[in-house]
Amino acid sequence: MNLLAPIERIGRDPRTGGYRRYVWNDADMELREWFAGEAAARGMAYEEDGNGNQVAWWGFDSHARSTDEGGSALLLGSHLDSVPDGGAYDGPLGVVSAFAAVDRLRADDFTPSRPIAVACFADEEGARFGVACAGSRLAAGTLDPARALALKDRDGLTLAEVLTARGRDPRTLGRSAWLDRVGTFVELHVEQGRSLVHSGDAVGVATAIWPHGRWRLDFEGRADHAGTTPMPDRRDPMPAYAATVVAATRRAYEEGARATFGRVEVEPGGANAIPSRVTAWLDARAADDAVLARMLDAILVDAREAASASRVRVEAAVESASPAVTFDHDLRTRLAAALDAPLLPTGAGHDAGVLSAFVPTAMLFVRNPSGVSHSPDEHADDADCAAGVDALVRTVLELA
Ligand code: HGY
Ligand code: MN
Ligand code: MN
Repeated sequence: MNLLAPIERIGRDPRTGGYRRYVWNDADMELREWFAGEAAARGMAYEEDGNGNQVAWWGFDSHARSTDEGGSALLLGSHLDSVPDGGAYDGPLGVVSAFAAVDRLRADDFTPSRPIAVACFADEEGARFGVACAGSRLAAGTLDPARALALKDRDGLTLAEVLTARGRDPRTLGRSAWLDRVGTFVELHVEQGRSLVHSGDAVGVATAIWPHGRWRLDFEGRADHAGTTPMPDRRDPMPAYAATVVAATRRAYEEGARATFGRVEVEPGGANAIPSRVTAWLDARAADDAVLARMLDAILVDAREAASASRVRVEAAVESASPAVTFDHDLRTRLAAALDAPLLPTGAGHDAGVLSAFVPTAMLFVRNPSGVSHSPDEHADDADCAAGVDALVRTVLELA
């Protein structure tokens, strides 16, 4: 908690109490400085890669570029950015717990048998540019740098423009050499559900991440007067959008899946004008890839039918897609045994999901009493946060 305190005010909206930490905004820049300062205070070698991911090394000089230690490091950490009005724990808990674990191990004069790194991945939530886990995807080479540079934020600024304004070189976006030095990744995260409340455990180990993604739906109609345009003469995109939300909700119930429209933009946005356009973002998730694909197909058919009934056009574009992830079987079994912790799946996405395609990866979850996340109400008790640090310490003892 002492480590979370210095960043408590950064990016917090005083009105809502939620965090607005979006990649490369002022809060994110302050958090970057904080992370670099924590690395320096511990004498850890620090680097920021071309994608804005930050890494602090214990037992490895990042500038030595030694090949001897290729693929041997144990990586810990998470992210510091947030969703709009996010909570204090989603992301930051994993970063501060990693530093706390390093402190504990060093205080005990522990010498790791392999390098330990603490990472803060850039833009995990994708709140500004729309693509979730952009930093880890770029580092791993699964997001095309040219596509990323052209992504626009709500003000129409491209990532390339934003990087340049922050003194970064857009040409350095892409695969990160430091990842080649990583052999295992363990991300600690606040639980975004109540499995641990039900099982009565402070800490759990992840088995899998549900496949999920974000789709942008553009409903294009014709602006007109709200009072003088008879209903049959309208080409109003709003009813088509509304029908799509209702249909998606029904499909998600039927499939035992999830469908959420958390962001919608209406143009021109006048109370007494029929909108010309409604743009909405569908976040959809399911227990397996086939169910997700089936549900999405059905929702898009519903959207087209609703659009045609309102005589408007609809176009759908995928903004980010993450297939199902199953975490490394041996690693998760070993950690669950070492920590005497239960195994549980999650419907939330993580950088650990991206890295799991390249290195054995595991996740530790810390109990969240209400299960609420992506909200200022997100919480973890101090004692459980301490148990999380204990678990990370034991993880390092087990693996390094
Ligand atoms: O959206 C997610 O699943 C995650 O919390 N980034
Ligand atoms: Mn999140
Ligand atoms: Mn997170």
